[in-house]
Amino acid sequence: MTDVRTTCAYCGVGCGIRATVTGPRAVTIKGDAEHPANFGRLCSKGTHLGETVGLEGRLLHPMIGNERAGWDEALDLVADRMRACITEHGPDSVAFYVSGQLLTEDYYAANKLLKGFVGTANIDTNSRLCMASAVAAHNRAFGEDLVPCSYTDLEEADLILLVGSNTAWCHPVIWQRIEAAREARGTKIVVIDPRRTETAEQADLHVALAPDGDTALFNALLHALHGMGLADLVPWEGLACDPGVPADVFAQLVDLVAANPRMVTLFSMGANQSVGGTDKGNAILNLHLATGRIGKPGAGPFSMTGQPNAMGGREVGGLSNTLACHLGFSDAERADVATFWDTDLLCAGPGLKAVDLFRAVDEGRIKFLWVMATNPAVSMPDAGFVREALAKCETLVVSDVIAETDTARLAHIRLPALGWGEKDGTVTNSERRISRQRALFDAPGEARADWRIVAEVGRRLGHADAFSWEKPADVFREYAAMTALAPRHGKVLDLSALAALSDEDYETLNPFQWGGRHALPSAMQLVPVRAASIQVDPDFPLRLNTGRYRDQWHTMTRTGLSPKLSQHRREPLLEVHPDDAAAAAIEDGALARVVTPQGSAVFRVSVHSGQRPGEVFVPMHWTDAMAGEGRANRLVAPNVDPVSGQPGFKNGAARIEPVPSDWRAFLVRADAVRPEGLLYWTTARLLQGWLTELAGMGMIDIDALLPQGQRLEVADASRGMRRIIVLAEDGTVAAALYVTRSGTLPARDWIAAQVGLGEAAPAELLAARPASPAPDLGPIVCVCHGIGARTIEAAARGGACTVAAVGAATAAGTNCGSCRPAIAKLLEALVKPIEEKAA
Ligand SMILES: Nc1nc2c(c(=O)[nH]1)N[C@H]1C(S)=C(S)[C@@H](COP(=O)(O)OP(=O)(O)OC[C@H]3O[C@@H](n4cnc5c(=O)[nH]c(N)nc54)[C@H](O)[C@@H]3O)O[C@H]1N2
Ligand SMILES: Nc1nc2c(c(=O)[nH]1)N[C@H]1C(S)=C(S)[C@@H](COP(=O)(O)OP(=O)(O)OC[C@H]3O[C@@H](n4cnc5c(=O)[nH]c(N)nc54)[C@H](O)[C@@H]3O)O[C@H]1N2
Ligand code: SF4
Ligand SMILES: [Mo]
Repeated sequence: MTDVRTTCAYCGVGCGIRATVTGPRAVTIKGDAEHPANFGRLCSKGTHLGETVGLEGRLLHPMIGNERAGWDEALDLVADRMRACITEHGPDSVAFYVSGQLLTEDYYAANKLLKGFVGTANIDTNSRLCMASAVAAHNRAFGEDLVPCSYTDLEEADLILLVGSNTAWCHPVIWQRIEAAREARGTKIVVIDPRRTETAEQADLHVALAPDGDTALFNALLHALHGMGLADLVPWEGLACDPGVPADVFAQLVDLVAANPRMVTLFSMGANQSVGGTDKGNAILNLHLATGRIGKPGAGPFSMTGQPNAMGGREVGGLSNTLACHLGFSDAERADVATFWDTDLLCAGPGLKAVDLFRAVDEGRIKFLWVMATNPAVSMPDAGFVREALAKCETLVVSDVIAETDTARLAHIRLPALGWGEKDGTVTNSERRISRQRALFDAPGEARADWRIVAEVGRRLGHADAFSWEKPADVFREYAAMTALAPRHGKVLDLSALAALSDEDYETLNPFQWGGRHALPSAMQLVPVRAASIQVDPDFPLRLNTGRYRDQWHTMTRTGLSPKLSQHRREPLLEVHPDDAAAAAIEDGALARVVTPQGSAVFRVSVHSGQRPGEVFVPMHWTDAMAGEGRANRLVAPNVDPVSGQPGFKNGAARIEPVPSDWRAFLVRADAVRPEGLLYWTTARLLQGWLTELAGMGMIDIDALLPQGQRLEVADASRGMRRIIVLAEDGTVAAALYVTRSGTLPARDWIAAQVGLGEAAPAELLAARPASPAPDLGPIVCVCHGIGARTIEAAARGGACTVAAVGAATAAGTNCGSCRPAIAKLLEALVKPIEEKAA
């Protein structure tokens, strides 16, 4: 057993992990008590990383079409196709689309190859969909993409504004640090989000603003503070505006902000993913600059990064509108970079941003596209269009860890990459802290590190010297040395002290932060911004918002394999306010179609008073591999912010309509199915096998759903009920299908636990319950300990009326803590009626 210190695979908090390898592909995970990002804490996703390191679904060999190929053959082909494109159509016919899930070393290699040696800046990254507006706002205010805060500021602030951030779900360890600070010092928390999220439930004040109301709100706030003598600035036209929220809510916000100069504004996708995202960022920065709330303990505007290495990618220059190391495309900057890389092929100016890049693929201007560590067929706006563009591309190369992502299915050449637990290198988190990810396992199959794959192609294109690295430490040292160029052009980024790290120093590198606790430029400026208004289309009267679930990661290629994480939400839900549901004649639990000018998708409905009237929400995660028609990005328009090019994922035009079905069913089965021609299906991982929810018109095609084997069936024609069990040859349960036309379907959990097992008697399964039923746990709340809502409610009735007391009584919430906001919400729902009775 070896104990390895590494960093979590998922979000930009960048938690340190102590991993103990217990077998060939087995690992136990603990938070690293010494890592300054998390001091031992982990959320549900980090905690369950061990469930995602198996080899299920992995791409293990290079593939040309559907044929296995050798590495030399595949890499020769990649290089030949690239060279042919460059010669025949020029460097701009080649593009890379990369990812904040690459390591810094991978990112550096890809950026150097394309910008330095192919001679085009057509390399963009999924950070365009994520951080581009924050980057642009920083550049406008600071002249550099600098985040002037550290996590400790959250602990020293008296007031924290969370803008467009569902922190409790998406940056759960930051949320836990905020919660701990609140307990210790009474920090006030304001959540600014149109939805009442689990984060908003826990806030002192929830400002449920209209979609994209942020610039107006922050302008009005700054104007109010100016009126109180608290802000130093020359007001501009548009600053004095309607805050767009009820007067009493605005007054409370102004009071809190006026009273608490130690204030951090943490902002995330509700700010960035907007056609006015850069202005929102600057509206937030303006407030901090004009009130002097920046560069001091407990004060500053804090953009949270999404992916584990979104920040590292920004540093190396992976966006198409930066060159490298925070540098741009001026003659002086280009000259320095060309000298450092020793190239005369350096690109001339900025390249295409993601949305335009895929347009260029569609129009045939880009003929060679290499996608690394991202799944644009799912995650890009107007993903239907993106898929068609990818399918048309002359050469599509995909480097991934998974064989059959929605994007990889369209590739001509698939290259197997090392994944988390196998790769080795560095990542930078939201507070500019660089940590090592370290390998736990040997490379599976023929998988290789992303940087190595890129370097092999660089060599084949005739640049052996520029791509001669042998190990990640070589790449890192070169990158660190290159950052010495940044200060020459007035930038703060500078890692050049690390350019002389020995291999051993690199192996043992401890987490360190660049730029100091408050990275600040020498000059900062306010950027006057004005709120824009949106046009409402009468055919699409609702606003469509999209975002994340607590226990799923993006396109589910990894978290979708974890049975525990899959319990939190087994289906993608369309959240609708009760008034809108009533107006559209849609009921809770029924199916509904969301229609937009881009396309349509079908979801199960959750009628939810936490939605504002007129707005609906769907999760971004489900793909063609996991659902029939549940892909959010079929719906999202490719409208972008004019400065940053970031798409507005959170405020689209839509309408909803009911989807009547003749029958509903669920299927548990040892292997995954992808049924065709149904109104609706979604599938979720179980401990053994998969649980698929289904609905359709006409007759159900039983044979298409069930595997071979001995069938046992009960039916009740009056309600259109059918229950079919399929036994494998060894007598274990291979599948179970429950169908109804007008009744209800039985509870899933017990049935789902019987797949692959021999213990359950077929009679019990046909009755859909065990002969001696275990107590109903209710929906699982604590995924770590498998504790359901019923158990927690029972504990509360027994006197456990705080989250801590519930933990002591049931263990719920005592491992990773991600479910603590959900427990608090359950308690609140129980305690309120008791208090009301007493009053
Ligand atoms: N569980 C989980 N965690 C993750 C990820 C994941 O996939 N799953 N992904 C990681 C990544 S890459 C990212 S970028 C982060 C994202 O982290 P977050 O930004 O916290 O996540 P989202 O759910 O995309 O959006 C946040 C909130 O913005 C709100 N919002 C929508 N429109 C507006 C608006 O106009 N104004 C305001 N103020 N708010 C608005 C939405 O209602 C939503 O609740 O999460 C990271 N962490
Ligand atoms: N509607 C809507 N859409 C959104 C968003 C939203 O809020 N709403 N958010 C956007 C945001 S913020 C983001 S960041 C994107 C995320 O969108 P994507 O980047 O497309 O999502 P992932 O599922 O994380 O894709 C990562 C891919 O890389 C693979 N992979 C993992 N590790 C490695 C590795 O080391 N090497 C290689 N080569 N491959 C690897 C995984 O298997 C997976 O296929 O989605 C964006 N899309
Ligand atoms: S908060 Fe959770 S997902 Fe994010 S880095 Fe920490 S453990 Fe990983
Ligand atoms: Mo992101």
